[in-house]
Amino acid sequence: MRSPQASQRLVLSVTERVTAASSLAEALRRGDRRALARAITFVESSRPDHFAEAEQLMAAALPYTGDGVRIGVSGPPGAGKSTFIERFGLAGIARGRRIAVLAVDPGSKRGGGAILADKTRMVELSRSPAAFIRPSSAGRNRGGAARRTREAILLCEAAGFDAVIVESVGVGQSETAVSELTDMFVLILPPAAGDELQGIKRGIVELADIVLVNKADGELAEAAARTAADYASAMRLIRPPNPEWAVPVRVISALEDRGVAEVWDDVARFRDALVASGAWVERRREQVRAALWSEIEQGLLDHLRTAPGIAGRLAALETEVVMGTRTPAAAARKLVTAFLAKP
Ligand SMILES: Nc1nc2c(ncn2[C@@H]2O[C@H](COP(=O)(O)OP(=O)(O)OP(=O)(O)O)[C@@H](O)[C@H]2O)c(=O)[nH]1
Ligand SMILES: [Mg+2]
Repeated sequence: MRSPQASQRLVLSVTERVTAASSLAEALRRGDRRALARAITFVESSRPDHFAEAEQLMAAALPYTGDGVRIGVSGPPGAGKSTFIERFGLAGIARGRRIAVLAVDPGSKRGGGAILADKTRMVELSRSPAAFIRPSSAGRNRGGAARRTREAILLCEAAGFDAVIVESVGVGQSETAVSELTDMFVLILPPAAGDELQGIKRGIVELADIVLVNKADGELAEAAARTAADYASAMRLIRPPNPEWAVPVRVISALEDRGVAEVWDDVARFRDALVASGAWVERRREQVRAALWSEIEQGLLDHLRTAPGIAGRLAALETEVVMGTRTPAAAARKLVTAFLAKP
C-alpha cells in the first residue's frame, strides 16, 4: 500500500502537471514561439507520462483553432518546395500574416529529424518574428505521424499563426497524407520532358488544387513553360477535386522570386470559392471524421496487440495462415473472438 505521503505526492504531481500544461497553453495563446515548440514536443512524445499533458494542451488549444488556412506543399525531391515556401512565407508576412511551416516525412521509416532540419533551414524566413518553422520526424507509424502533424497544425493556429504550411518531403503516400490534413494542396514540379512527366503519379496530380512548375528561369525557362502547357492539357482530362475551382497551372521561379507572391491571391480566391459552396467546411469535417476513425482503429489495435495471451495466439494463427492450413478470415475471426472473450 502507498504511504499517505506518497499518495499526497501523487496528487500534488498531478496538480502540478495540470498547472504546467495550462500555463504552457497560456504562453502558447500569447503567440510565444518557444511555448509552441515545447507544446509540439509534448504531442510528438511517445512517452506515456506525456499523454495526459498533451491531451490537456490540445483541449485548451482547440477553441482557438480553425480560422487559419492550411496549405500542403508537395512535389518530387528537389523540385524547390523549401525554396518556394521561404519566398511564399516572406510574401505572406509582408501581407500581414503569421506563417508556420511544418515539414513532415510520413513516408520515411528513419527518424529524419536531423536530416529534415538540415533541409528546411529557410534561413531568411526563420529570422522573421512572424514565422515559426518546425521540422518533424516521421516516427514509427504512418498513423502516428499524421496525428502529430494534425495536432501540431492546431497548436500553431492556437498560437496565432493564421497560415500553416505543411511541406511533405518525398514522394508516394506522403502527398495523400498531407492533402488529408490541409485545406489546399499545392503541387510543385520541376521542368521535365514529356516522358518524365508520366512518372508523376496521376493520383497525386488529381489531388492538386494548384500546380506550380518551378525553376522557370535561365536555361530551364523554356522547359518549364512546356511542362506547364503539358500539365494544363493533362488537367483538362482529370475531374477537378472541386467543381467550383479550376486548377491553375503556372510557371514560377522560387529562386528569382517570380510568380510566388501571387499564389496568395490563389489562396484567397480558392478559399472564397470553397467557403461559398460549403466545400471548405465539408472538407474539414470529412478530415476530422476520418481522423476519428483512424484513432479508433489505432486504439483498438494497440489494445489487441498488448492484450495478455493474445501475442502467443497471434503467432500461432499467423503460422497456420502462412502454412495454408487456415484462411486469413477464419484466423482473424478466431483471434478477435478470443480477444473479446477476455474478462
Ligand atoms: N534554377 C532554379 N533552381 C531552384 C529553384 N528553386 C529551387 N531551386 C534549387 O533546387 C534545389 C532544391 O531546392 P529545395 O528548395 O531544397 O527543393 P525541395 O523540393 O524542398 O527538396 P527536398 O526537400 O529535398 O525534396 C536547390 O539547389 C535550389 O537552389 C528555382 O526557381 N530555379
Ligand atoms: Mg525541402
